[in-house]
Amino acid sequence: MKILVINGPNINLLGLREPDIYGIKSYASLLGFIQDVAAQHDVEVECMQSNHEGAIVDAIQAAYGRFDGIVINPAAYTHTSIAILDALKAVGIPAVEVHLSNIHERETFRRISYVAQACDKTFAGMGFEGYALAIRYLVGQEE
Ligand code: CA2
Repeated sequence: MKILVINGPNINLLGLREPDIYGIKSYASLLGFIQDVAAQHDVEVECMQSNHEGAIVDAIQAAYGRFDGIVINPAAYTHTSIAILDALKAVGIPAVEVHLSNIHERETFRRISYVAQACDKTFAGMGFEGYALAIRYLVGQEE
């Protein structure tokens, strides 16, 4: 099984600011965590991060026929991007949405997720563990 993990804008800054919201660990440590989880489940995982909406749309389109699942934290684009929603719908690859923080307990503008409409499941407010739960969810769907 092959899973594409997509992280959106500013996730590469993890650990540098707002540790009370996003934790103290770096983006590099998130990548290590994800690869450890993937190895435990004998899954191949590719990770990408972009600050650009179009690059995320391109990555989703390119995943068609290459990946069996997508784990996506679209970051701020969660709350704005119909383009990412449409791309996820278009490829039809099983997708799970992840947020490090609990978007439902923050500012009201974070409560709306467009991408959720194209995702089978959302894990929010669980930090890195949300990515593990998302990978396990996709593995469970395939079995
Ligand atoms: O909780 C999440 O994972 C979010 O997707 C993170 C986004 C935010 O816009 C979403 O509402 C919820 C922001 C990611 C910004 O990450 C930073 C990391 C370090 C320093 C500053 C920002």
